[in-house]
Amino acid sequence: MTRPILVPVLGDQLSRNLSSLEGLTPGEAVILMMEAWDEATYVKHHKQKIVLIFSAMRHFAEDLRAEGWQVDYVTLDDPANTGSFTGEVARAVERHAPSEIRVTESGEWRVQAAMTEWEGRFPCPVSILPDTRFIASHADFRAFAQGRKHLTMEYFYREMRRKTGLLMDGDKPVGGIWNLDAENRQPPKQGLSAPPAPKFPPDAITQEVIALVAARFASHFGDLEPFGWPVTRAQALEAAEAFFARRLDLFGPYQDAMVHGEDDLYHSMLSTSLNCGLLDPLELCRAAEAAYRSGRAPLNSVEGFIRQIIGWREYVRGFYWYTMPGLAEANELGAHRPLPEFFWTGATDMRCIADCVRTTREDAHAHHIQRLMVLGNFCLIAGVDPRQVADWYLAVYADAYEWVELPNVAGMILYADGGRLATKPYAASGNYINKMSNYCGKCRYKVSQKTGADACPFNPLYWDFMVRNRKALESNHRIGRIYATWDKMTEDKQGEYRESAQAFLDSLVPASPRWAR
Ligand code: FAD
Ligand code: DLZ
Ligand code: SF4
Repeated sequence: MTRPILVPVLGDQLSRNLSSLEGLTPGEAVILMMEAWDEATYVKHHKQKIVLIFSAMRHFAEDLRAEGWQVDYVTLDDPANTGSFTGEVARAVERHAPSEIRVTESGEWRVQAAMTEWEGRFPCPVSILPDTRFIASHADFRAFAQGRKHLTMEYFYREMRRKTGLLMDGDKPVGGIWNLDAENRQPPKQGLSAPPAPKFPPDAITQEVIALVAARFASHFGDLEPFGWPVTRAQALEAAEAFFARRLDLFGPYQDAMVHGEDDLYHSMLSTSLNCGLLDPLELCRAAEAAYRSGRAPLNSVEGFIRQIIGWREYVRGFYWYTMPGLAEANELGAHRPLPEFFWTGATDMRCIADCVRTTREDAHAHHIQRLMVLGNFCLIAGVDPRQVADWYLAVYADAYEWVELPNVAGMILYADGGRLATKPYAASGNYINKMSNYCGKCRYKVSQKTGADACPFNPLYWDFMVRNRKALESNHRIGRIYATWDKMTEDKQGEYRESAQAFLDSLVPASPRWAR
């Protein structure tokens, strides 16, 4: 080989259709893959997340080698490993004297900032290519966002429907309605249980990574085993097939339902594979559409699933790049409470939170409504510091990368961006959780009790939040009218709410520094 093109492929770029690989042949490139200490520890990622990424990277490298590519793979325990992407690219430049470094842009601001310094640092040209695995380019999102005060997802989503042609009849949405969310809010019926997503027993490669993670990341949060996430494209495709065959039909109706101990329900459980590159968003949406067109799944479920992917997923990615770096610092509501320790231990009498933390610890996963309306809602109404909340979500979920985690945390749950993403804070009392789950019946707290030591903490916290943030929220037409209800309460009642909330907040134990980044 004359001087090769060096192609660094990151842990969330495990796709054969990656822009940096396009048009290259095995004879002209060296693919560089790096297990980097800095990446595994800049927040203390869940043990299963590290296993997932290292194992998927190692499998991807094997597949590429089998196709004839030269892969220079740096393992974590290589004594010369510098621990950072830049350090490893520097060493690879010395080894291979490349004619060019060609890389697909990073998903995260932090890494992209490092990449943009490579040009001046290395003695060869550096090309940073757009990540074409997303449907909307950065320019597409800018064009959508410019001139809008609120970046309402719904309008962006319609543009994505038109752009992809998904669920379109000519220029009209199939069925005449763009968004069938109103049909997708069913509470769980008694005994609701779904066919579980497939789990994949660790092969020799994964077992080796499990041993590595046990040895090197013992202090990180989360159960290491049993580990069952897909780590190859073949496994990810099998998981997708299982979802389309057994759970897509009821995905819509039970999207917002929560059942104690039922961790997957009708969710796809595909985000880990999508986000590290094993699955392609469009291929999943086309398969879902085919299920609808052939009568295997109803429109409300299929539209709901497609909206999550070409709507929310694309939207938050565009939003992230449009609002960074400010989004990482945003704290519109001035929330400064430390994250409580029970986010790490699950040791709380709040049965809803304990169950959500349990599934997070066991699986590095919780489904959307658990993340949004239990854990997120709690952080919002208790006034937890957005930086601490963001670090937690980024660390504990196997599908978490800052581009997707941060807009959900700062924008969707905490309103820290001042309402650019969500038009109102998703604040809710215990009523909502009771309606959409079976958590409350066996909880030590009483959901029907509004104040006092036995009251569901979400009840007084809800009002305390509304009152604390009255100045910021009263003029919001979607939520402002709630203050009329507050104003009609007697002063005694108002005092009881505030005192109950304060007593609960005073009882919270801040998270131990051992979890901090
Ligand atoms: P399904 O319910 O089956 O949904 C299908 C797909 O839609 C998901 O795989 C995902 O790719 C996409 N999707 C759905 N909702 C969203 C959303 N709000 N934003 C982006 N994509 C979405 N998702 C992540 O992938 N990574 C994260 O770090 C992440 N952090 C979150 C933090 C908070 C506070 C909240 C409220 C949501 C977060 N989500 C995140 C979105 C959502 O909770 C997960 O995508 C979902 O739970 C993954 O499970 P699933 O694949 O079974 O999803
Ligand atoms: C999340 C993660 C972890 C834990 N480890 C690695 C790694 O060792 N090597 C790697 O290439 N990528 C890793 N990743 C994913 C990166 O953090 C991700 O590519 C960037 O955050 C950009 O989205
Ligand atoms: Fe959660 Fe309140 Fe219900 Fe208990 S009563 S499970 S704390 S919502």
